[in-house]
Amino acid sequence: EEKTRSSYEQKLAHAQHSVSKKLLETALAKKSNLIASADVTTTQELLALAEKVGPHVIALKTHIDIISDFDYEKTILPLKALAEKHQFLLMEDRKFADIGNTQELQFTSGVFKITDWADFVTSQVIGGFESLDCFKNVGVVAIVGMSSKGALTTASYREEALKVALSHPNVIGGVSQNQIPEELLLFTPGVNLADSGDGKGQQYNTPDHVFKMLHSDFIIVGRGIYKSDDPETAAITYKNEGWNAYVNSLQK
Ligand code: 5FU
Repeated sequence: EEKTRSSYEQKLAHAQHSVSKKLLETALAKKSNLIASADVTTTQELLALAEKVGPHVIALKTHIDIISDFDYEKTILPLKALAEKHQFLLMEDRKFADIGNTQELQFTSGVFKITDWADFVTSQVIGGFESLDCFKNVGVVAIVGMSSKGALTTASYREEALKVALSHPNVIGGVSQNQIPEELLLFTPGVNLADSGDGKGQQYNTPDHVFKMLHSDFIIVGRGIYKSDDPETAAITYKNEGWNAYVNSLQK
């Protein structure tokens, strides 16, 4: 028998990074382990979604480079205000994958200035340990394994990726479809209650599966929420399903 998973309280007691603490505290306060992925392409849709799902999520995940009318003042300032109002964090899913110097420029410069507003970011670890040094003011979620069919994140790749993730002080967790060591928070995308795939390689699991089998900490839901006719109700459904699945996964 595998051992029971740690609770959020236990993880909070051992958390080192301020962003890990904030995520775990928010999860406990909201009784939510849900991160909504806002894969919409206009500022108006992004802000409307953030307003609706904000109270129910611990973080909103963005792909800020898909916003066609991006404007720092009109996009980021109101988004930050909504994050403050509804108490959620901002996760930019940039999946950095370059040498340290280039990642530093991508993180701090250009129009998006991710360093100025994101609480945490995703990064590949393919560039090695030092490529993550530039993310010192945020938390890093290392891409350990991807959810898409045929992803090249094999068991041996994941093992090496985990060595980098576990040893780097900026890293708070990993994205994976497999269980990872308890010291890291596990963020799992590819969660949907209605579909098993999207016809473009994405593979979906249920909240029950990921909490029980992978000991996930947080679920990331995109189309299950933002494509729904009623995103707020969908967010509440995923929040409750996720929380119940987490509670059930504590009892072995
Ligand atoms: F790292 C990963 C991964 O392995 N799979 C993913 O699906 C990230 N994602 C992101 O989660 C992806 O870029 C989308 O933003 C989101 C999943 O969206 P969906 O609509 O729930 O499939």
